[in-house]
Amino acid sequence: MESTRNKLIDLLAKDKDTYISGQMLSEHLGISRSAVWKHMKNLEKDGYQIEGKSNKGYRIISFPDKLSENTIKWGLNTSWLGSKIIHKESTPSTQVIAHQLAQEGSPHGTIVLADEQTSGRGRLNREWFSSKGKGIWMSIILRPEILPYLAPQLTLLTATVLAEVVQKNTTVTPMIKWPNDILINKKKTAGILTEMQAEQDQIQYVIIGIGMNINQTKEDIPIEIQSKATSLRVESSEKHSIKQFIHLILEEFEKAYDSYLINGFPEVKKKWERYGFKIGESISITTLRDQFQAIFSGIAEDGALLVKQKDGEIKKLYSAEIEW
Ligand code: BT5
Repeated sequence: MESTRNKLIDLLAKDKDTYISGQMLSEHLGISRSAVWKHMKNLEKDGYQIEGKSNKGYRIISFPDKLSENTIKWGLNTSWLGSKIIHKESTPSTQVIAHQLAQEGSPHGTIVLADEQTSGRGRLNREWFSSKGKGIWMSIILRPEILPYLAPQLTLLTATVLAEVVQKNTTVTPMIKWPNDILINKKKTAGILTEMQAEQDQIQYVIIGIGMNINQTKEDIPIEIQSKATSLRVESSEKHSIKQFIHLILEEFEKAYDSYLINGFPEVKKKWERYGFKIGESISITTLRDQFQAIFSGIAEDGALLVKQKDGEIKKLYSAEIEW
């Protein structure tokens, strides 16, 4: 059940320029005016800046940078993405919560976020380090009306969204390493984990997990991945607002997704290839059957890697060990 505090914030957050009188708040919330006043004092303690004017009432001037359902909602400029937000200070994995919520019927566009994950996971159950308050650990529930075999396109779409957000809002240059890594200066700064529940010809839901290192210093990055992982802070020498980055990602994602449903994959492909790491270069490929060198030439409709072999033939690869 929504707490009185959250309802109070919701009321105040509806219109940031309008004052709401203590009387009106007390009537709406069914609490006394002195209880309203106590809530205001507590909000201020938590970093909310509240203005109270005796003849007008209260309004919120700014939210704390700390993540919560309310602080994320405030100023988020999307229409469906983030219509429902679940935030946890600490959780094993936002993917686990998102699966549960999706199975219980949570709507398209629900997001789950955590300050910290204690067993964040990558693909094939690999470990994903998610240190407290240093990055974005987020899962998005989607209910796309596309055929299940096209779901990998959503991973590629998400990668272009992350790359665009980094490109437009920082001084560093992102690259996408097929299929799901965002690199800065050849080191991984974000990863994507797409999981799906589907029947043969219909998707029930897709969960897009996004892990993005934002404010870690070099020392914050676990020793075992230091040679291949980085953060925006390490690469740009700047700290970034995690809340603002979440907003930027959600707003860019909504635009890209809506456009993808109307215009299809070609636009995503074009953007992806603009950021594609080693496109046009020779890469070393090991499959179950052989090992060979080929030119990385782009991505296919179904998310496969396209390589041009020595004889000029284009080959599609779905899973292979690649030495980049
Ligand atoms: C990924 O897997 O890159 C997908 C990561 C998805 C994480 C998000 S966070 C929110 C949601 N909840 C979850 O539990 N997961 C999702 P993969 O391509 O398999 O890469 C995993 C590998 O990246 C590991 O084996 C490490 O080598 C490396 N790695 C682990 N943590 C990292 C980090 N924080 N930054 C960069 N590299 C990391």
